[in-house]
Amino acid sequence: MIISKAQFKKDFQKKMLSLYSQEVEDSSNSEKYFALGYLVKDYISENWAKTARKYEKYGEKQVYYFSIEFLLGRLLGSNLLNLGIRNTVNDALTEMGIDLNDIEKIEVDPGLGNGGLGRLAACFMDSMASNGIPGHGNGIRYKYGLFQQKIVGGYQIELPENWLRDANVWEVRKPDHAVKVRFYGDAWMKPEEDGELTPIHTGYQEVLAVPYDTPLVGYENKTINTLRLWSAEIDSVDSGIPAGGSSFRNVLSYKREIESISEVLYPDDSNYEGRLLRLKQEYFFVSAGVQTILKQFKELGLPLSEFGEKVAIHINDTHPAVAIPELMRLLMDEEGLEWEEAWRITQATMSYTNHTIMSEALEKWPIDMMKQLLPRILLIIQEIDRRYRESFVLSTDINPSVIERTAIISDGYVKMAHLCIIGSHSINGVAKLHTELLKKQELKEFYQLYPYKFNNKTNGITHRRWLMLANPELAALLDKTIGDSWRRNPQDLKLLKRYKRDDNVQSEIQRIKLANKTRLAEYIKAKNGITVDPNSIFDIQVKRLHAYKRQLLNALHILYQYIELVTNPEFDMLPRTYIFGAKAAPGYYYAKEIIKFINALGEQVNNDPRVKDKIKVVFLENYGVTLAEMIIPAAEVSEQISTTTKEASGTSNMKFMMNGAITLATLDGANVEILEEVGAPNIVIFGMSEQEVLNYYRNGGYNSRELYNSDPRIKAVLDSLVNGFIKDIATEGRDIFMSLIDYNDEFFVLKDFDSYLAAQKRLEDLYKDRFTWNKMAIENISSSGVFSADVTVKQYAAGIWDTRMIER
Ligand code: 26Q
Repeated sequence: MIISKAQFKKDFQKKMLSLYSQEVEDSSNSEKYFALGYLVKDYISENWAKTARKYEKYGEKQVYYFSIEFLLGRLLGSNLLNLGIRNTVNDALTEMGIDLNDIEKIEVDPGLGNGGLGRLAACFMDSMASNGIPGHGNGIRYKYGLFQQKIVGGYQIELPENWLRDANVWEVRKPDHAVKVRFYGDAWMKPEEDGELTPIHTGYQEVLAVPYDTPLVGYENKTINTLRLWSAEIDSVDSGIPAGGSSFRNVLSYKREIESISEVLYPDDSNYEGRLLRLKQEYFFVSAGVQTILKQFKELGLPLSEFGEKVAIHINDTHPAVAIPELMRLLMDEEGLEWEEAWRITQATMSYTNHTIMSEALEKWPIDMMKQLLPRILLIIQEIDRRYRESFVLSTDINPSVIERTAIISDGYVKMAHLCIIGSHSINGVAKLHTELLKKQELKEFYQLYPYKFNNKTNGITHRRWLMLANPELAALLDKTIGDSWRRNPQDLKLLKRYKRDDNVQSEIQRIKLANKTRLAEYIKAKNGITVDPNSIFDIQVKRLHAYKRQLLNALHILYQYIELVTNPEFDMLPRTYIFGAKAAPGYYYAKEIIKFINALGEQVNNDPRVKDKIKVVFLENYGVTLAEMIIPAAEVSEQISTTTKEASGTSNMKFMMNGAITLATLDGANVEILEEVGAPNIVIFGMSEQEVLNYYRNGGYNSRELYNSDPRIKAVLDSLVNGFIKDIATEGRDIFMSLIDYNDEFFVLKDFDSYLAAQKRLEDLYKDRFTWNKMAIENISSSGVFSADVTVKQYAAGIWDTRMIER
């Protein structure tokens, strides 16, 4: 949109008056934030309604991205940017003596996700809107987001994230669009006189699902899509009399039970947790979403047979898998379709993304639990399973054990990934390697049955948030050097390649990096009280804490350097600042021990005069989207060191690359494609190959104790964990030692240790030659355009959803 500074100032003053009955001059930063937020929401509103009308008018196919997490990050900055008024507003506010940055800091970062999967959903929302793809989000409006992390005495402490305490300016509550979701009761097929079977569901509890809509603003294209998040509320007291009657006390506890559905985000992003409440959450937002989509479709007046041509529902991991039986239920029980037709429509509508090959994360629900909570849905799943098995009766070339292994229901469980593959027309992995592993390992038998369903869609990140917003100085340098076409067409970042040897561009890149490092150093000083030198190498690993991500490998290398520094007079190294940020799932004991270890190591290294400030170790608490926006632009080394085959894709690797960091990586996930894009001289690769890892997992033969006994560096490092050399980690040091030696080092930390050390040394040598380093940084920035989520969502639109982009 176009607006003058003068008009904006007027609007802002007026908004302040109407909200707080006071002048801007007399307002606090918080009041300024709310006035500005509500004003920006007004600016958005007009095109929000228009976008919906435009989609309707052209009969566009709509995509609904179902995800149990959306990790949006703050919205004021990105909405101003995407509306195209950020500079105007910034200038106008400056003239009024107001710093936009100070106002933006008031916004609470809505943490409605754990990590990669939730952030991917948010990046996709931004990219769909920005590319005119009619794509909307469907999820849960958790009252409490992911816990806030505090570090106390080196340990992680979790505090509730009450992000809605003050108003959320971006959402609109739509009580008139509330729908009812049914839980519990009994379901069966009742035989009629004509021999037909009618589904019956009685004795259910009804929960009211109330939608809150948040606009998703496209980049300078007038498109506003919608993120719809559902909140659970008590319907009316008489529509589900609580057990024990409707006394005041019973009603209160009943209300609490209902509201608990959308109360809190599960903080575990790796281990599947078979809690009833989680299953409730899944069905709750899925049923509300599918009901609404069907209602809206019917308003078009088209025959139901065309549903799949007008609607695509995307299932983000298996958490929304019950969308498949729910659509079947609505088409049959409510709309009267036959099974075959309902099934054809359902498969045409649904598509599914897999995000993990770790078996402990695969969702499966006990049949009994499903029968209790979702009796009608279970009947449908049982029928899908029965027909699936039956479809093989005539095939002679299929082994019965294959049918049993791929069935949806077996061993007393409902396997959600199997439901998704059988019930949809597309399943994709999130990086080339990951998709190949799905095809040849984890889902091999499904791949043989349905090769045409499998495809890859490598993840991406929005370059608007992760470059334009997070690194405005780099963005400005790009504009100046190669023009601003990269903002709309991120692959135009390629144009920067010509400047990789350019003195001026090189020194500008280095200057901007130093400025970003200096800002981060100030933050570290303020938060952790640690002095770090902005001229040291900033080496960063930020992501969820998980054994397979191997923060431990990073920490053991630091410990190695520390031991060398204090014992070996010959040893020399460039000064380095190691920065970590990571939340551990509250119940993940081992991950928490690693946090403690890193903090204890930092405490000791940072204060040991013999280190002479060559090493600083910083653990930044409460890592999340907002912190990432400051940390990533300051990085020089991007640690992407997961055990090969374990990280499906990774996305922080892409964010770092786009900001000119050099990736230190295993050939895992999307690192493989980063290597392909940037070329071997511009990335540092180490570690086991896919084949080596798979061989060990299949045939065994790895013996970590042998490495401990044969490699004196490993011995020295591990011994120092348990001999008191590192203070204050008696328990943690022993447990970590045991995991690496007694339990044979599941993630090959020791196996890769030597190769990692060598890679770290190569990196240091490269850094000594600033010309080479800057050239590498420029190569990385200019090769990062394919990792824009714009590219990814266009591939989804063309290859899976069959949706068009509408003209701007
Ligand atoms: C499931 C059941 C019960 C409770 C929690 C969960 C649950 C919640 C979140 C399981 C998994 C997650 C999140 C997984 C995740 O973030 N995976 C990451 O997805 C990224 C985007 O595709 C990839 O880049 C990462 O490699 C992958 O680890």
